[in-house]
Amino acid sequence: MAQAELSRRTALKQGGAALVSLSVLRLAGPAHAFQTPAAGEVIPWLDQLEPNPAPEAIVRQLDWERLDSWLTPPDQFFVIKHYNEPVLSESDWRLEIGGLVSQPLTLSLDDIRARKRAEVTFTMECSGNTGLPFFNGGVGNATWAGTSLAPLLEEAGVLEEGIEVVFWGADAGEQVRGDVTITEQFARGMSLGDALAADNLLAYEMNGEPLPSLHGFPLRLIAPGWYGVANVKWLTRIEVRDARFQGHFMARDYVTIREEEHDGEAVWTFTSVTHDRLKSAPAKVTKLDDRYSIMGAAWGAQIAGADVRIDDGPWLPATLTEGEGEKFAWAFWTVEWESPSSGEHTITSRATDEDGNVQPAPDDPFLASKTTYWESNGQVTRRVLIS
Ligand SMILES: Nc1nc2c(c(=O)[nH]1)N[C@H]1C(S)=C(S)[C@@H](COP(=O)(O)O)O[C@H]1N2
Ligand SMILES: [Mo]
Repeated sequence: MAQAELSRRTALKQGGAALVSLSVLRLAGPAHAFQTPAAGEVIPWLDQLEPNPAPEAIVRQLDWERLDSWLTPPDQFFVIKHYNEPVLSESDWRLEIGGLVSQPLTLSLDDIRARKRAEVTFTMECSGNTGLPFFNGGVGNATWAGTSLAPLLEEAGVLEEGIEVVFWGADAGEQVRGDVTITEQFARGMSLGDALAADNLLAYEMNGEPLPSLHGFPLRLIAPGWYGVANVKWLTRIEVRDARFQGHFMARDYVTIREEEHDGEAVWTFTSVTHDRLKSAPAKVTKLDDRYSIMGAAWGAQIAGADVRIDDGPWLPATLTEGEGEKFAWAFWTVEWESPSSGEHTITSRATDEDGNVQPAPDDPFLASKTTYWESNGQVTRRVLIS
């Protein structure tokens, strides 16, 4: 930190007007606004992703080797799109809030923008991220702005029987159910209690710009602390119901299947993907002059620290450089790599949260009992060649 402070001051003295105003912005911002100390030449990972078999679904992934900003620019933010990309015009678009409410609402984007503004910086991860050999960049961090969901639900007046809130997108695709083929909208449900959580937003901005089309223009749900799938894009309808919602992305896809043991007998559990899990990944190895460093990110809970292991060596404590103390956003970390020997090395990271939980190893019994790739929050190992 002292080093960063020093170089920033030097930059302030030396810089022209543009640099000064940038630095002033940084000074005025929260502590996470420091420049990431990952300058230097990037040593590419030896392990690269397998070809993406579903480019229409995984449209974009974060490129870890290019990671250099704590807030992910929208054009580098991963995109998951299970159906079509609906092109919605702001003038025709409306949000309906209905179902078991005493006062159904129909709102234009202007109506929503006129409400009290709220913001949250939230690192969103697809629950499939790192569960598949072609997918490791399904995570990104943005400041989302919009209006709080809870006051709107209160205004609509949820009736006594209401226990579930369903969020519908404008996109739809074919699903087969036995003999029937239907065109099903993308939708996810949450218990009323979960939906009323104070941090949930109906978001119309991402990093200070209107939500880009691929990220759900004009409005999406932002449910901080939940896996990506809960954050419904292209939102058109919110409906309160009297039963749990069992749509495709609740009950068929994004379902974790696990073998548990009860009194010596195997019991299979099926759980819909919900809250984030503690996770981290090495982002890149850089070389500046003769000094090597490793930087990465940790997310999925309030981060207290991260450690890095090189080959089979001891866990080395990393320094958090940005995002410390954030409730929903990732923390960036770095470790100096003192005089690596030439040859191939493995680099593994693990995150620790504020409650002392540690990110599990991939062979942790709880993770190993899972037969599906969702919620794979095991430690990530990358390979690098030092020449
Ligand atoms: N309407 C709609 N919302 C959606 C999806 C979708 O396909 N349609 N994909 C979900 C999934 S699985 C993820 S991981 C996140 C990805 O959000 P992003 O594309 O803005 O990164 O959006 C979620 N919301
Ligand atoms: Mo996802």
